[in-house]
Amino acid sequence: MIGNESYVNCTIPELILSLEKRLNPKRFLHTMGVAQTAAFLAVLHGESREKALTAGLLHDIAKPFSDQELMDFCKREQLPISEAEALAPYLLHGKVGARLARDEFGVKDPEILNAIEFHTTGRPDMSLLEILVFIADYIEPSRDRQQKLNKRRQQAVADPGKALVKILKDTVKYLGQTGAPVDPMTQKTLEWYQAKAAKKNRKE
Ligand code: DGI
Ligand code: FE
Ligand code: FE
Repeated sequence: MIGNESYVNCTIPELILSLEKRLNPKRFLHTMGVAQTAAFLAVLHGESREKALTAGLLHDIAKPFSDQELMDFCKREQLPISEAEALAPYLLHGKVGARLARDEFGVKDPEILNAIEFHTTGRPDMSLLEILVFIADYIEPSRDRQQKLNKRRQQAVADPGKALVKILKDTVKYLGQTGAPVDPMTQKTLEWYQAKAAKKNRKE
């Protein structure tokens, strides 16, 4: 096992083996990249490396589910489906992933579960762990389509709060360009962190 603490009901190598079976090769590589990047950022910014690693490994565990499977899962488990999620059911893979992490992999830590649940939209007032997993999802080494990746990677190391605002802004802009509906949670998160940044700038 890596580290001293385990937040899952198996060893980390066992978890990785089961991810390799469940995810397609590209998603598996992405998942390893997020886990590695989240753990690296956690060490740099004083978060738990094991928690970041675990959340990174499990964040896209529900990605293989089809839209219909995600909707059915939520109904069966009585997980709420927002209007935005009904329009774009892939948004549910965070919420469903958190439930799978809890029920299949024995994750009890609420911060890890939140980092998995909110890794796509973010949410106002995230914990540092949630922020680092959110950023890691965007900048991990196998990502290549996102805008300004080098700059975002640099910011993730130097100033994760800044990286977060920029990533949220670019995501909302990208969604606007593609015509995809913006989840009110994504919009709310952007506004909350922009207001926080403005407050900080006024103080300086
Ligand atoms: O699961 P991943 O591909 O690793 O990454 P993700 O969970 O961040 O999902 C990425 C996609 O989600 C990307 O195409 C942008 C999209 N997304 C993020 N916020 C929203 C959104 N899509 C919609 N429709 N609405 C959002 O608010
Ligand atoms: Fe995802
Ligand atoms: Fe991801």
